[in-house]
Amino acid sequence: MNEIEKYEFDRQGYLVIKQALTKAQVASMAVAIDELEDHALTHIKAPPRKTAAWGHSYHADDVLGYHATGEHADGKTLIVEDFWNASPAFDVLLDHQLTLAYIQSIILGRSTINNSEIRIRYTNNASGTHMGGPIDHKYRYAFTGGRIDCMMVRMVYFVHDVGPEQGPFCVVPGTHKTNYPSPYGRNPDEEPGMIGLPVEAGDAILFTENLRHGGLTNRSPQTRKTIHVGYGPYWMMSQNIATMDEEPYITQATRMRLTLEQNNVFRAWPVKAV
Ligand SMILES: O=C(O)CCC(=O)C(=O)O
Repeated sequence: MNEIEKYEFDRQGYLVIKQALTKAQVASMAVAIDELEDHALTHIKAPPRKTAAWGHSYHADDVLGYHATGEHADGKTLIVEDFWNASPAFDVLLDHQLTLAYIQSIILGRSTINNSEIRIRYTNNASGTHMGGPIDHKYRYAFTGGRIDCMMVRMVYFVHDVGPEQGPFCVVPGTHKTNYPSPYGRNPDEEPGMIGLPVEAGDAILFTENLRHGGLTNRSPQTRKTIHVGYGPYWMMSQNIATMDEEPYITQATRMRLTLEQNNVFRAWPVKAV
């Protein structure tokens, strides 16, 4: 993270990182997302089920190892959590050196991945505004000992362009430092100060969970598909909705496929090579 990026992340709470992914990575992950979308939509109402922390009912796929909720309909979202288990196409994100360098600049000490979600947003869907201001310690932004000291942060990866009318990720810059709870509701399209962040395929957006954020309405026929990966200090358990505060849900088959270093990004206590 260079000096300008540090300054801007501290000031605004987010960064747009141009061309974080190669064209080949974008292409292979876009195919994997499409396959996962088809699979999840076919199985979404089927058992086995997992009831999440806030009452949502997820399909817990026992073959591909993901948790999914939502539907394919006007104004709706499909969310697929724990996608690592479903396809090796996403493994490149586990040791993505550019991302890891950013994460090391904003989280103190050793960090691990605590959140994994593919978000598929159909026409007319918006993601309600959340976070900002005083917040649960798991998500707080701080500046300690002369450096940025975040708890949970997220990287959103884009596998296609998202223009202003195509449901861009949106933020109210600076709200990771506000001292009052937001007086506004959850409609991102109406919130004062909210800005959409249009991006191109291959770009990524890094933000502190303390920042007020969401997704503007997708006013286009294009379905918006994004990959969200959360990081935090090593002791933080899963922040996926289906497995909130449990151990990260990494199946035995995935454990066998990943390298030691890739496995360790899901372990509070890393295993050393023998
Ligand atoms: O991209 C969106 O539509 C919203 C994403 C979001 O809220 C998140 O990643 O926490």
